[in-house]
Amino acid sequence: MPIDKLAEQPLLSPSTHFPPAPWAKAIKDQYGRQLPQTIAHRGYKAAFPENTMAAFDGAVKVGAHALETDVHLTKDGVVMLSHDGSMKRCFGRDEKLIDLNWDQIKDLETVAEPKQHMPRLVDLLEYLAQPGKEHLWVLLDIKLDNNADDIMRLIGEAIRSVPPAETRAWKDRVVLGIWATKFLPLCDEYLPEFPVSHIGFSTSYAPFFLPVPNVAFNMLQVILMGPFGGSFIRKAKTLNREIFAWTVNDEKKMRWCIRKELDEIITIQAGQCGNSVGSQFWQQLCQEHGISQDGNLEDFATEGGDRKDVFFYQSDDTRYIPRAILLDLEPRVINGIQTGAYKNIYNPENFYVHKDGSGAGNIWAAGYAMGESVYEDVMDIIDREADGSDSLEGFMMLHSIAGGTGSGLGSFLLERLNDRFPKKLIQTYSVFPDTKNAGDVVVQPYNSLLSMRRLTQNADSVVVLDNGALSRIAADRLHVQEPSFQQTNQLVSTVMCASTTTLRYPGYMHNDLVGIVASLIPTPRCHFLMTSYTPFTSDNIEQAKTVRKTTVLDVMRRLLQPKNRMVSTDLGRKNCYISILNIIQGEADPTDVHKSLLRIRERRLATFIPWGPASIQVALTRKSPYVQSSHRVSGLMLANHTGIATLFKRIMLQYDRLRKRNAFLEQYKREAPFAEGLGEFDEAREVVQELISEYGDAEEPDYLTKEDGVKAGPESAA
Ligand SMILES: Nc1nc2c(ncn2[C@@H]2O[C@H](COP(=O)(O)OP(=O)(O)OP(=O)(O)O)[C@@H](O)[C@H]2O)c(=O)[nH]1
Ligand SMILES: [Mg+2]
Repeated sequence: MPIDKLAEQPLLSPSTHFPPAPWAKAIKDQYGRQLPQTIAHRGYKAAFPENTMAAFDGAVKVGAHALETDVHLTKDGVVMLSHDGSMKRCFGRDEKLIDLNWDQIKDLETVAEPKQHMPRLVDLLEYLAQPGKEHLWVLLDIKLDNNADDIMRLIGEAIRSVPPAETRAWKDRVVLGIWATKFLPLCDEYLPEFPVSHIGFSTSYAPFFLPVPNVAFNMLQVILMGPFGGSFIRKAKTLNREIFAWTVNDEKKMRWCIRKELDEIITIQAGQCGNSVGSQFWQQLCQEHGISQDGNLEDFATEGGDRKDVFFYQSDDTRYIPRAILLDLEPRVINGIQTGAYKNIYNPENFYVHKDGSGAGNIWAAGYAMGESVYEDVMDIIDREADGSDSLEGFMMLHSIAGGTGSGLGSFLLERLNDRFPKKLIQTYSVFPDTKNAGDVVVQPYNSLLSMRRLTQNADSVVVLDNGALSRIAADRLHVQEPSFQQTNQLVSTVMCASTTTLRYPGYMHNDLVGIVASLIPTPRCHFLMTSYTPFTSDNIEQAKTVRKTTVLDVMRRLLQPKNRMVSTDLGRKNCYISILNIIQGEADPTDVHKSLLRIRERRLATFIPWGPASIQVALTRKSPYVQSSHRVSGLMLANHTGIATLFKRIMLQYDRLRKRNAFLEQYKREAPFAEGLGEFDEAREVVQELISEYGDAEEPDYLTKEDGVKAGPESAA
């Protein structure tokens, strides 16, 4: 339903007063920490009848704190509990509830076992009035498809007809959940003393309820996690409003709500690219934290205040050891690390090189198939690392998607990690091949597309780094014509280090991975991030050491310039930002940041999605005191931009060309995933196609409300 249709202004008399509902607050544990509250509720697309007395009783028996149920009217004005307005799904009858009388409904049984009748609101209230059930409360989800006046009047009558429990009045245990403001005066008229909560999925509509004292909010959590969710939560909190977030039993997201301390990250690097990038990353992390090449803290590293434990643990002899796992199917790159300057920092047990040592030969299918045979050994290492951390937040994977190992074995591991650690966050730093110039691997479109499917389905967040853009930036900014991998990897590791500064030098925001992911990724599928960084300096890249005065405004403006993006996109007119997080390091004055943001807005330097307010989030962090830098400030932009889909389109186009000619398929057909045919390719293509469409949808104003979008309209929302 369009927002403007919902937004009829209510006519409230000045004396209207909705009471607060302190009893609906989340319960605290013995240490005063908030626990997630379980409100029994039908799952979205639930195939089975919910809203039956057996379902309610079942939820209560397993410890639900509250019940959520949907109300509808019969033709003769009985308030029924049913999610659907139609009898079809649960009772197999092609009629609408509103066209039937209670007499015609009361004996019907659900299609599914156990056969149940449709309960009335009074049945539920009688159940709740029983001794021993006084602790439970109810949220009534009052759907929009009944006459508003009728349903509110009849709910009032139903509630008054059931004697309450001795110790708790109905007004202290029933919350009226309404979708539209026009219900407010009706709540006031028919159920005066009852608390009210707005149920919704739009932070643009919800603010209409903010002026009404005590109205609480029930919002789809991904929306609250979105870029404009933060400002809505702040506003609501300032006004002392309760906010309930629906998560549909998604534990990662529940954790976001209760913000437990969870922050250790295990890094898995696979294949040549993953390990080369990783070794630079660890070297830079060591330098930033004052850790020497043998893992000991340098004498000068006395400043403290940093969080080394996010990426390192301390061994018995107090050396710092990276939480890193290094995997490859051939020995060359890992041998290089084992003989390099930082060879002693790694845990020797965390290297895994396949004993055949011949690599996956740039064939995704070979890397993926090899996954099965290395699985046990590799999982042993991962499990040991996970068991050894006190509060593991998630995994970071470093790899390229164009070769065989990082892409194929990487894909395999993403799937398995998801199964084995369903509650942990998975972020990848994925190096995409140069899609604009002839690549070094002819089958890279096959490998990329097959990997893209896993990045879409099995990762929570993907930082996309594109070799085409990296070479271009090295050429333009650093004046290196044919940059070596070592040089481009320095760009990559700089980005990785900058994107983790808020974790390593924590402030009050963005100090865990979930927080960063939450602030950038409002809807789960659009989780591919672009980066820009400025200015680049490097000890190895002399030419880049130009001395200029950098101001916060310079940095913020440069971050928005397409030429600084580490992804090559062909931006169209409709492409826009879904969210931006700028991490500004160094001597940045908050008032400069504020001025810069105003300037950027005035000049319209960034276009945002039409379904949310445009806002650039900024995190100010320290710079490492141990690394010299010729710049006062530097900045990293992490951006969720719909234009990233143009990169995916290019990969798909190149894939289609190869596939049309059935080029180079033999080596794939030989491997297990293709033993039964080439279905694996078609499935991957479909996933990528859907992803591209999703980004297209995200450019439209009705993205969140459209029926086949996130599928959360007032009628269809669960
Ligand atoms: N930026 C960057 N890209 C790299 C590096 N090494 C390889 N690549 C790119 O990664 C792709 C090839 O993947 P590799 O990582 O070499 O392959 P692999 O994962 O080791 O797999 P196999 O060698 O086939 O078993 C190509 O697109 C390369 O351009 C690197 O160190 N840095
Ligand atoms: Mg290799």
